[in-house]
Parts: sequence; C-alpha cells; structure tokens
Amino acid sequence: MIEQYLPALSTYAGDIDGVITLIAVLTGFWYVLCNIVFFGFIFRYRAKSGASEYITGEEKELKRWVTIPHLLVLVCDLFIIYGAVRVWVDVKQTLPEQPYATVRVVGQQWAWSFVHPGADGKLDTADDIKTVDDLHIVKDKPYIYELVARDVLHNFSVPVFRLKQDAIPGRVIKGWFTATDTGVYDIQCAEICGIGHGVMGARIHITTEEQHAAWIAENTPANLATAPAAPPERKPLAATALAAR
Ligand SMILES: [Cu+2]
Repeated sequence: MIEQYLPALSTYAGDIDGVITLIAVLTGFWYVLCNIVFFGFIFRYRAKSGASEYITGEEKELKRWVTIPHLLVLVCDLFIIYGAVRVWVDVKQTLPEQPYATVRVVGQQWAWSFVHPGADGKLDTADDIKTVDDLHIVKDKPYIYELVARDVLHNFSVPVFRLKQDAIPGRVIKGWFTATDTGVYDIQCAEICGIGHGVMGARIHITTEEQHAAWIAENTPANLATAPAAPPERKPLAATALAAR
C-alpha cells in the first residue's frame, strides 16, 4: 500500500511498511468504531425534554462498555508488539554476516559526507573515496554503515529503505541495509539540526556491481589506481614541509 507512494527498495522496507499498515488498520478500526458509537449514542439518547440524565457508570452492565473494548484493544496491542519487535530485532539489532561492505556516514551542519572503500574493499586505507552528499552503493549487497555526527544530533534517513537512524556526537552507530533495485534516491536529515537542516539533502546512487567498479576506478586517485591495496607511505610532517619548499 505504502509503496504506491514511495518505492520500497531495501530488503526490510516491506516489513516496516507491514508494521505501519498493521498499526494503521488496528487503530483506524477502533477510531472509526468509537466515533460511530460516540456520535450514535449522542444522537440516539439525546435528551428530548431538555434535561440530561447523569449516570455514574458504576453498574456492572455499564462497566462492560469500558472493560470489554479495553480487553479487545489490549489483544490488538499484542499483535502490534509481536509484529514490531520481530522487525525491530531484524533491522536494528542484527547485523548481516560476511560478505558485506562497509561505508562511513558522517553528519555535520549541514551536509552528509561519505567514506567508501576503494578497490581493496576496506575502509581507512589509502584508496578510500570520500564524497559529499553522494553515497554510492551496489544493489543486492549487504552494507553495514558506521554513522557518526561531527557536531550536533542528526538523523540519517533514506526514505526508500524505510531507514532512519540518529547520529549522535561521540558515538559510532552501526546499522545495515541491502538495496533491492538500482536508481538515485533521496537521503535526508530527519532531526532538526540547526538553521540549514532543511537543505541537508543528499543522494544515494544504487548501481550494479560493474557500474560501481567503474565508479571506483574513475574516482580512485591516479597514483593509487595501479596498486590500490598498498598503504600510503606516511612521511613525517617535517619532511613533507621540507619537500614542499
Ligand atoms: Cu542534520
């Protein structure tokens, strides 16, 4: 139902839509029923003489009007709790097994920056590819993201994945997603983070393995393209400064 308005493009998007639909249907049913009973009774039992009759509601036959619906609502709650916890454990408390790829997502006022592994598939090596406001991933590949915030609270939101995760300064929060189709879609910040919050939009580019390999080759610095796995030789700062003179 929801995917008619917004594509569902992660492996768990359908499950999250299912929970939202379940909650909407159950609460919607009670909302409509309560209103029908409420306005029906107002109309049916309105005081024609102009005098209202006061009842305490303590009699057994009156209390039933509260107790029975209350118990039925609690039964509905059990369905919601079961459905929601099952999805929560899968989406938020479980990380995929190997093989998976890792990306780093950095929120700051007011942009998203991303660190992609280069051809070696590892983060924090010389061939990492850094971008601002453009995240590049491969379809059908599980990804673990490492989410950090540089300054204030942000929220990494990818609507087509049904993914939302707070980014908290001082913490590295891990989560996962697997995209099920290719295309370019929105990334948002879903936590008011200052005056530029509204312009903190970015894009996620979901491509095939071959397209992603081509993107990596295009964006790997020329001096690393031939030997991507070799770590850079780190010169002491003083030596670098001298060489620059
Ligand atoms: Cu933000």
